[in-house]
Amino acid sequence: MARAHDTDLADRIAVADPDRTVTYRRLADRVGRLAAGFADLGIEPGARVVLQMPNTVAFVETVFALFRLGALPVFGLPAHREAELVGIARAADAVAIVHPGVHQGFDHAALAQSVADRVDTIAHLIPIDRLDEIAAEPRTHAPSNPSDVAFLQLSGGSTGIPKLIPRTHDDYLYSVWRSNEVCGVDADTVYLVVLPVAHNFPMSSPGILGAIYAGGTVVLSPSPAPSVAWPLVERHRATMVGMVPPIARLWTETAERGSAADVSSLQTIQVGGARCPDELARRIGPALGVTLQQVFGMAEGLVCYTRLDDPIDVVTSTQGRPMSPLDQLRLVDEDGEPVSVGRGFLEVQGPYTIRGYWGGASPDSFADDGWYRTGDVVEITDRGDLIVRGRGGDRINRGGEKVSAEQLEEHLLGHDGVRDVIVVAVDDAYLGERTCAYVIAAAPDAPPKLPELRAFARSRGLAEWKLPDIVSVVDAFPETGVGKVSRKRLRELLTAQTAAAEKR
Ligand code: OOB
Repeated sequence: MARAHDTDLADRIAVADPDRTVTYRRLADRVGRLAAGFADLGIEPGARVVLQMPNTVAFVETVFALFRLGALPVFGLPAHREAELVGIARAADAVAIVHPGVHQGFDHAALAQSVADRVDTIAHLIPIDRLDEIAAEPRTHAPSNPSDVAFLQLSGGSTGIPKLIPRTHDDYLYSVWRSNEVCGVDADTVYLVVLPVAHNFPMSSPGILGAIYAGGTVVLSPSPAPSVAWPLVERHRATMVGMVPPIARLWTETAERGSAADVSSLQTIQVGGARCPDELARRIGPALGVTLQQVFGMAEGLVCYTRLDDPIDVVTSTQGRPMSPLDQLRLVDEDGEPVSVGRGFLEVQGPYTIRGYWGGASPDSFADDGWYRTGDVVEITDRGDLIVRGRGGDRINRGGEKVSAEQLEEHLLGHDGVRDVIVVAVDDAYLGERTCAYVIAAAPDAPPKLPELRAFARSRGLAEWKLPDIVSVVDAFPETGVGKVSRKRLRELLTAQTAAAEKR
């Protein structure tokens, strides 16, 4: 943002959505006015503000305004519902929620109110359409220290308790700067956002921050559907976009069928968040006339990229290598012991990978020496590229959206018809994985059915993507073979059995 006053940059487009286009000059002005407005409300440096905002220019303005003030955005998603938002707001001791009012037929104002009713620290509910009203005369705010926490990102999580990821200004900017180098982002880059913008991927890999850091342009699409996003590509001559595999499949198939929209300005399509099948990876470049870049990253830090000049088989069959020479990787077995073969659970430390969650949550996620345990099973090729082979059975990766098995189990156990439940991932051709709940019924002659359990989980305040896709009623769970029944072990057994059954 320091560059926003450069004379040559001031009149260039910084951010656009279908309804608004703002130059760097206008963005800088809005950021100053909003920062002052937030301060006038009583939001202080260091205070946490939960954002539940769709892909609009207002998101970018709000995030930079909070940075300017030294307050910490907490990156909620529009799809979050009461259970998630209450958990996030409590864990962050948040003082405010910025929400979109009624958006896509859902009343976020009412949702924010019910969160505020349950979380004492919340003092302000700010609908997006009131941002204009709170804006005030810009003034100087004390600058943050580079090593201060800049914001809280959400962990994909394997437990029911939300884990907040504290990222600092310096660690995050380093990752953005390196990402720009690796991804060739410069002032000519027009970065299109089709994923929910608050996700770490479109935020910083290199994402909106990379594009703005380089003096390029950010275009926000309200939807990843080709019918919505492609006209924006055409209108703004977008050069780069990041997406999850199911969207990449949709775009590829649409292009293969032949489409009227002109997406020839696109140079790079990044695919990440979940494993991109090799078969799909081979089709993306030819179908859309782009260079594919695979991205294996995590909000906790480490991001790996295939390089733009990598051989095509590396691009289509690996998830790339770390962006920084300072990233250190090691592979361990289930007991945390180093493995000699090139495949194991990935642990990492480096300049932009956290060494603890906000408030010290979940110490198990870190080894004794502070390395982050990713939980991902990866293989490292002789060239040093990573191939993601899967992960422990505690988390479902539903097309890039992460579902905590434990969290869903806890909610489903609240249903009268459920005596016990274990949630596992099952393979899915479109999403990569879907969510299956193995249920032992309280009354075997009247087992709960899928629609009922989905409605129940929804009523408990869970986001739509976390509801079970499949319910399978069983008489008993398999024996774990170890005296004490471990849900984690049972999950692994069921995951393995389900995978074996699918192969048959
Ligand atoms: C990104 O971040 P998160 O925090 O939502 O999820 C991280 C997890 C990883 O631990 C891994 O399990 C999975 O998502 N993942 C992939 C993957 N990229 C992420 N699994 C297989 N192949 C890939 N390419 O998802 C994220 C953050 C920054 C950039 C890109 C993705």
